[in-house]
Amino acid sequence: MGIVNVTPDSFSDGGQYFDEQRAVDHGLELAAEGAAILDVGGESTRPGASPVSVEEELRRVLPVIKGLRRQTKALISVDTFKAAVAEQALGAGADIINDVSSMMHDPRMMEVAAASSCGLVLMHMKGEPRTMQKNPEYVDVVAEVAAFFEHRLAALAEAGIDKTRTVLDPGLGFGKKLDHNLSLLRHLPRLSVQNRPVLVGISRKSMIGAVLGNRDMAARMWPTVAVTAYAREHGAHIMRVHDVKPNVDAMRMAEAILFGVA
Ligand code: 8Y7
Repeated sequence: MGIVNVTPDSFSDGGQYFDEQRAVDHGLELAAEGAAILDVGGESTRPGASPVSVEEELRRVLPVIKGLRRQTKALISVDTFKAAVAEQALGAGADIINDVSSMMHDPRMMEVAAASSCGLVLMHMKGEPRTMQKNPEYVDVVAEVAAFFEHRLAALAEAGIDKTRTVLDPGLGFGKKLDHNLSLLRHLPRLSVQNRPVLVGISRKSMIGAVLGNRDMAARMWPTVAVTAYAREHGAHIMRVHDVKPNVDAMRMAEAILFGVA
């Protein structure tokens, strides 16, 4: 899963069209590098990021989803926790809703999902993006995240949404300290509850800086690739990354060791 951020570029003066075109071109490049899914997001969910209105988020993501849909067969996911954005994104050709709140932030999100046959990423987050990194605590983080997945799958079943539409994501960095993130990675197979595929999002995240000593963002690419190989070996199926090519190579090598080459 390649990350396509659609946020205004403060260094460009080309206006809205330029930002859109840049995002579409970037997505096409990631698809050419081997991304099976393009994750299009118009609102940052990083700790402390400022909120964006539904109208502004739609203005950012819809043209990019439409542009990508015209030009690639890659699956398109929309990174949003707003039902109205998810609904319109599906109408514009998106295949998957990647909602970091696991469809709990917007009460209408379950209806939107139930009315569609789209794929769904269920990500674990403790607390809210604004405050989630303020001293998160768990007794047993792996058991708690696994129990959360069980609860969400039950809630979806209740709403008539089949579990085969879902993938599960521990939400690294979303209300987790370093040792929580590491425990979740150490026990990936336990997170595959009801045998659902697991998605890992660690690309360039601060936990890498926390282990290796804070270095710049570019220095977080190869450590991300190392985790991708590890996570693939331990059963994760989807990696959400900025740098597609080296991460696809790592997945293919791990898969060659695990399963042989065709
Ligand atoms: C994740 C994510 C982000 C993740 C899923 C960042 C939108 C923060 N992280 N979605 N989104 N999983 N499913 O650093 O780990 O990319 S935003």
